[in-house]
Amino acid sequence: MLQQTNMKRDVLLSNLEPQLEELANEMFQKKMEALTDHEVYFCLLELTKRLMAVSGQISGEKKIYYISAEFLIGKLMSNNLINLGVYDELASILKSRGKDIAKIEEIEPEPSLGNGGLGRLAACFLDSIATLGLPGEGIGLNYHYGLFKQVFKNKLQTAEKNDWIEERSWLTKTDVAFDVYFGKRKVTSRLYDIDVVGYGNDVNKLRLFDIESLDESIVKEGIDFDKEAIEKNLTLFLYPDDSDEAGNLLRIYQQYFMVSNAAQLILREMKEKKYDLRRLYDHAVIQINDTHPTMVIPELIRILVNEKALTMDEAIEVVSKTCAYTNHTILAEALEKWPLKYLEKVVPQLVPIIKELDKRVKAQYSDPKVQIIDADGRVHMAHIDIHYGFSVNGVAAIHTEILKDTELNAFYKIYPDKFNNKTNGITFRRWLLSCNRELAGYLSRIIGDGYKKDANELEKLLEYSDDQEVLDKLAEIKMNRKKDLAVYVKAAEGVDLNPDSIFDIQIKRLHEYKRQQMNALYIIHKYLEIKGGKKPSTPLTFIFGAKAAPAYVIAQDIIHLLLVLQDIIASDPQVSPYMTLLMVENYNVSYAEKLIPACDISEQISLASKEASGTGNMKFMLNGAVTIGTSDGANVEINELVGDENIYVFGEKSEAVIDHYAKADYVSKDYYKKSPVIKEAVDFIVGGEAMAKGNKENLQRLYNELLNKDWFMTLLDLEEYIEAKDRMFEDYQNRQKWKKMMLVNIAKAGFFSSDRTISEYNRDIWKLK
Ligand code: B1N
Repeated sequence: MLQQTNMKRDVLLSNLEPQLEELANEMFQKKMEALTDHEVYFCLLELTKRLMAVSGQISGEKKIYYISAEFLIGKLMSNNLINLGVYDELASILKSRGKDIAKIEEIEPEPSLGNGGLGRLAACFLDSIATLGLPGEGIGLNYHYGLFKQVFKNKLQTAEKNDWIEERSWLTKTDVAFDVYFGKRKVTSRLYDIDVVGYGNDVNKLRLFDIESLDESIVKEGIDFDKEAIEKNLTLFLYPDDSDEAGNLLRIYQQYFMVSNAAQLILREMKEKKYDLRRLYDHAVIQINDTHPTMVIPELIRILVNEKALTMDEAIEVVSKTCAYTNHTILAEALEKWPLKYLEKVVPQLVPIIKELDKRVKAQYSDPKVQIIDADGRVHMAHIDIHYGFSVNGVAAIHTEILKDTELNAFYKIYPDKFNNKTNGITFRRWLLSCNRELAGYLSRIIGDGYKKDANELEKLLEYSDDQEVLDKLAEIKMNRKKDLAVYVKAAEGVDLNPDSIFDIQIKRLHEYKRQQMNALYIIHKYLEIKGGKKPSTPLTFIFGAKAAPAYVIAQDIIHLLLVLQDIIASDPQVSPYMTLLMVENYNVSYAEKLIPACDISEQISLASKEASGTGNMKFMLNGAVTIGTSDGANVEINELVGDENIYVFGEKSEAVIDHYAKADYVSKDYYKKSPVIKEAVDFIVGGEAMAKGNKENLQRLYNELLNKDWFMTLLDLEEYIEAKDRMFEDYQNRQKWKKMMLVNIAKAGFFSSDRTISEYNRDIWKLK
């Protein structure tokens, strides 16, 4: 069988050109030359799917099921072609027919099946699981419109649907369909698969469930729809608005739909393979990606007891040995606590199980902090995972320590052995080989191809830290990416970027803890300095990309401020030659792939203790950007790897920040009063220039927030931030020093390969062969 597969594969691989010609004829009755770019894309899609279909499906005695509400997979074509090893050949075949593969890549729609880092991490993990040849599947939902598409109108964010599923796509409809019950109400699911090919041709699957009765026509203006029509709306959007009760209920409906399907899929496979359900954990390990899939625990217990005749004790034991939980945040508002009455409404069948799980906890531990159902009748989802799973991991060293010492300390005392750290990683296939082919190729030339399989081999680059040719070449490649970006941005946004300026980039979800507003205050400060006659030695380009949750008011205000500042700077002839601000529209994975290789300065400026890990920080480093950052998340580990000389660290440490919260002694107004620099920058937000170009309501609200609340302590670190950033811009003038910093950052990035992360998950948690 395997041999047959290999033969088919070899035949396909050695006949790419006639295959493509045949597809062009079969699908469009045309010669390849005559195809439109969109038709070429469809042919490539079909060819890639065929190639994956004849590549080796990974199998084994035990499988990892990575359940996640988000898989931010990005465009798939070039990555799949790279992993299959046929990208270059196809590019040249296309070229011979007058087609440009780069243009064809632009045609592919980007699925937006995730919010940000958590979803992108899941996608990187799938790539690494397949690359390491581990049997594994992602299980999630097939959102038709995913996360909204961001459109700016009148300097404000508006939301539109992202209609990414075309008549041909990566999705393959299967004949798998399950009944899912919300109490007595039955709906039917349908499974769609996407092949995930690793670097080296092994194939796993991403399994996305859809609801059969979905009705796309209920979406009216923007992303508005009837939140209560569950049969019609369940897989329309990635949990849209959770600011009201209907939104919260929809989120619970989605979560249960996801895990009910996951449980049925897993148990069906156990049955097919005639495995003993009492030894489920020998054949399946379930990684619960944040608390969104937590209900899989009571759901599996319910099925094992009600339908498979296990006792409650047996079922609890089997499930607890199968499930492992990853925590991605300590932000209180992100830790899910569902009112029991919501669960009673959506999934009454789970309530007795959850109560039983809670009862057992209460019988053993009196500490209210570790109970599942609290005194207000809210179900703490993470507590289910910790008591009834065998592993709890954080996503960066400092994050795991904070979980153990503070947030989850009561649990750590009970279960010290369950806690472990798995520092996040990124797939180098997408974040180097695909998005920066020139850099990847150059690295191969000097240190060989080995780093593609063993990322630690990037360290070989250190031998060249005094080699002028290598240093110059790295700088030249950076300049090439900056020029590419400038061309793209001109077409996409109509904005001119100067590639000779310093590209300083902050791209990530908009959240006060990430402190885009602190960056904005720096930019105001610089603007005023330049107006005062103090010009920077090299022009500066500040780029932002960020979507804000539609119901997050202050985040909308921060986007507004950035767009107002962009306009103020661009229309000021005194300042615009020295400085540009660009807020890109609809920042997404594809945009990241263009921005990251072009970046000089990577902004990682969260309030210490708040960013669990960050993964953009790793992508920037790998592409030769230098980080300015706080001692937060994976920045701490970047700092350890590159040394203090190759990173700009500033700001209060996490211990001090945690202490401020404990004592409630941070008063933003004190910082404002004390520092004329801070006062001047903050006042600018409601000054004449800003008010003339922006909305009073948004700007005044943001100003009040910064002055009277500032929960994420923007002003705490502002002065140190200004100092560090000015020093960085000064150091950029010393080109030799800067190029060496670039080299060290690239050389030390190997640790952040998701292949390393996944090997650790497998070694410590999954234990697959
Ligand atoms: O997960 C990433 C980390 O690198 C980031 O630091 C972290 O902020 C991110 C509720 C989340 N944590 N929590 C979420 C996403 C959606 C949602 O509805 C929480 N995302 C993160 C990967 O570990």
